[in-house]
Amino acid sequence: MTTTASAPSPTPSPAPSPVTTSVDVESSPKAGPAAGDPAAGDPAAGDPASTEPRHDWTLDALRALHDLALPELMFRAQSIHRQAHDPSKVQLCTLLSIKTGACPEDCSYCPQSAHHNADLKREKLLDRDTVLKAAARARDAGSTRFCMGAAWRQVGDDRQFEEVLAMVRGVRDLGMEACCTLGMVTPHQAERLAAAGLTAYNHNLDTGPDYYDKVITTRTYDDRLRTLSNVRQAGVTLCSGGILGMGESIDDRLAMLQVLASLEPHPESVPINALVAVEGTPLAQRPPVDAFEMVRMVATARIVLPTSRVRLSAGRTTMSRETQALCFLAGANSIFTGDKLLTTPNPGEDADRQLLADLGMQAEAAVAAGT
Ligand code: SAM
Ligand code: DTB
Ligand code: SF4
Repeated sequence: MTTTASAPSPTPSPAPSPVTTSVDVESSPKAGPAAGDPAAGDPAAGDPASTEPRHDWTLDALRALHDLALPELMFRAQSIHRQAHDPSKVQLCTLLSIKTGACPEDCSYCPQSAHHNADLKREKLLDRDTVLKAAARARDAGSTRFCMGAAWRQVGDDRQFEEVLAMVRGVRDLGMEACCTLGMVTPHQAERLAAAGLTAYNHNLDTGPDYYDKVITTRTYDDRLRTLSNVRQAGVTLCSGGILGMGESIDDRLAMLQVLASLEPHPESVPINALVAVEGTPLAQRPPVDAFEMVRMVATARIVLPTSRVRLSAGRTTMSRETQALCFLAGANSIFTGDKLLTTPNPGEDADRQLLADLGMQAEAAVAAGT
């Protein structure tokens, strides 16, 4: 079994050019916050270009960072990004909905909830062969991670879970990283997923703690944190992020980042989704997320979660190529590829290949076919 992209590669890159900024990270790399620095007044603040993970961000410090002049915010995000990652590389992940619709949860963004009326074809758990064929296709198109999503509230202890474990083993045998998003998991279920070779478990916080119950009422923020803890304890890496554009404030978004940054260690992957407003869901009429708000969120995530992969996730079909490029410049280094996310459209492999080529960027090392 071979995985070629299990961790961010800390490729040394040329140092940022010594332009003068309000905090000159070049000439005083170990200096504390200078006057005018957003981290000033935050007792835990240190070198603003440090990639040392911090778990004690205050909301005020996050807000000051987020609201910096965009060139300054981008400079800081890039300074951190190139220390911890190769800025020319993007991880390609492919999603598959292995069980679709009829979900008992009431997540107001989600077309798969049984509480809403989205035009969706329900599907029972797919068979293993279908899933593994899709994974092999994704691998051959350059994806290194295959993510299987199920419209479940939680994992059951039944034959279906055994089947998912077999799918995880099958994806690993293809030489790919395997990710699952199956709802809540118990410690024992997380251990079984780990034993099957699962690379990552996706479970999003979705938004900040104060806005959460405006979006979902059928499970709590603490339920989500418990699942994340169960997954971490089992030794599976964490993929956790959220959604922009559900009516939340900037502070709600930053509060979510604050909770993610409080986790020790930080989640290895942080998906930043822009809401896909689906007809038949309560959020169908939400306007699209402003491009600069997306870029600011990605840059802030890059700064506070320096070694995590920041994934530009749902919502790319309504983003221009230029907006996506700005997100890469802000530190996004992972995308979902393929024509479909779980149930909604995605730009597709050709468009992504062209985008990366035009930007002179590369997909992270593909897995060799046949391994
Ligand atoms: N049922 C499982 C759960 O909720 O944990 C796994 C699947 S669920 C579809 C995975 C994530 O997709 C959600 O937590 C949410 O962040 C994201 N998502 C769902 N619908 C979305 C939409 N319309 N726009 C953007 N993101 C969405
Ligand atoms: C994540 O944060 N985004 C992905 C993945 N994790 C599972 C899902 C996006 C779903 C978008 C709506 C859909 O296609 O159903
Ligand atoms: Fe169900 Fe997950 Fe959709 Fe919520 S986000 S309704 S839990 S599939």
